[in-house]
Amino acid sequence: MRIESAETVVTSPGRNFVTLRVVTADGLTGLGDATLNGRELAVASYLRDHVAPLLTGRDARNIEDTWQYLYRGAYWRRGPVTMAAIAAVDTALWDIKAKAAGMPLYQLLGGASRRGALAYGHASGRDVPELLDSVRAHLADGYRAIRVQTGIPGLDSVYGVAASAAGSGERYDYEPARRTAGGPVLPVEETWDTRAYLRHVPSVFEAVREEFGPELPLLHDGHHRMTPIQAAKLGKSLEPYDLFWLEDATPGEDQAALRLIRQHTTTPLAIGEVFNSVHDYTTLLAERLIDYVRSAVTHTGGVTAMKKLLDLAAVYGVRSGMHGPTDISPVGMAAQLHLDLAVHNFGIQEYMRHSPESLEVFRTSWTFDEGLLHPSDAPGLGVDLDLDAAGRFPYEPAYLPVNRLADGTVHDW
Ligand code: CS2
Ligand code: MG
Repeated sequence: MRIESAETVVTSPGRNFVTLRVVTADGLTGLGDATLNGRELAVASYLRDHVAPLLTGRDARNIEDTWQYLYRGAYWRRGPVTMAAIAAVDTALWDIKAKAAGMPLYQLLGGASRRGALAYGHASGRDVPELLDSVRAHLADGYRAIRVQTGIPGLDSVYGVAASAAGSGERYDYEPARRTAGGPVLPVEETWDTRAYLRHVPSVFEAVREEFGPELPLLHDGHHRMTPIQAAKLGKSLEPYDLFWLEDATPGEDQAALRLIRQHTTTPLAIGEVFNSVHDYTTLLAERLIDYVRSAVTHTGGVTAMKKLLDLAAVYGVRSGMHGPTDISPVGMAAQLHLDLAVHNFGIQEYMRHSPESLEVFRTSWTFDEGLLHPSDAPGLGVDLDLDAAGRFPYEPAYLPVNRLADGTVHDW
């Protein structure tokens, strides 16, 4: 099964996506997501200029060998750009292999371990009333688990709060990558105050629990902004509200910092959406410092690497919580849904709905019903790329915001 071509498609239906499209000599097509929000063209070039020429002529069936060839053969290892490029190749080859077998990818990963994957959506509000409306809207949309983010008194704009009013009927959520109108494209800058945040968040969860009761699984994203002791303080203050998880409580590259948080709180911890290798998790897993693995297939080397990571996590009782914002393309999302269905140590799947324009470009077949996602039984990933539609949305530079403290010091966004 000879690879005939490997084309990189950059398209921007409301937000930027990078997709690898691999075609074999016998006419099978495989897709892989290579989207790295705010640095998309770096991955597109890595694929187009350095990887695609190596793929032509290779046997598409040799997925593990191709993964090792691209990982070890590059000499320079790991990092978000390299691992997103390898992920795209790996995912496309799994798409092809499943299509050749005439079955959905999850069947090649061990078959279904559950009816569907519990999804969570992003409720947000600039204030608590708007947040409560957003939780209601997401429950009405069929979600059975909800992430809760709000504005912070005294701060103009905060990560995770949708620009539009809650309940506006908007079918998709907060889009962090923004384009400054006119002139050179620069990241939007936001101001942050951790102590104001720590004072405010417990009252938000008090209000949500008061309104929706103790059962509803609630999640919260700290988005890398706290020191370990601040994260310990927040985890402890949220214990009465029984969160499903507190995510990215502190920058995760300091794996040992999670020891301190773990000593102070029983609030479950999730981390890893900015990780790109199993090596980023070894201390966290071996010492059981986290409860959920947050990586996305797109950023961690693909289906092959994610399956190995989740199998290692299972040894330590850690479950999956794969990253699923709109900057994971429908191709990357579909690959995750097949893993969600198959692995035993599934936890939850993040599911921000893609925009209507995105779904014009990417024809998906997954279903979302009674709070559960299912990848469908279409052969392969179950996603098609409409090249004509993709061509209607040319790339536009967009950057994730930059965060600063009140004195101007750059902080984690
Ligand atoms: C967030 C992401 O979904 C999440 O948990 O952390 O929305 C993150 O901000 C984006 O993926 C950044 O591109
Ligand atoms: Mg996050």
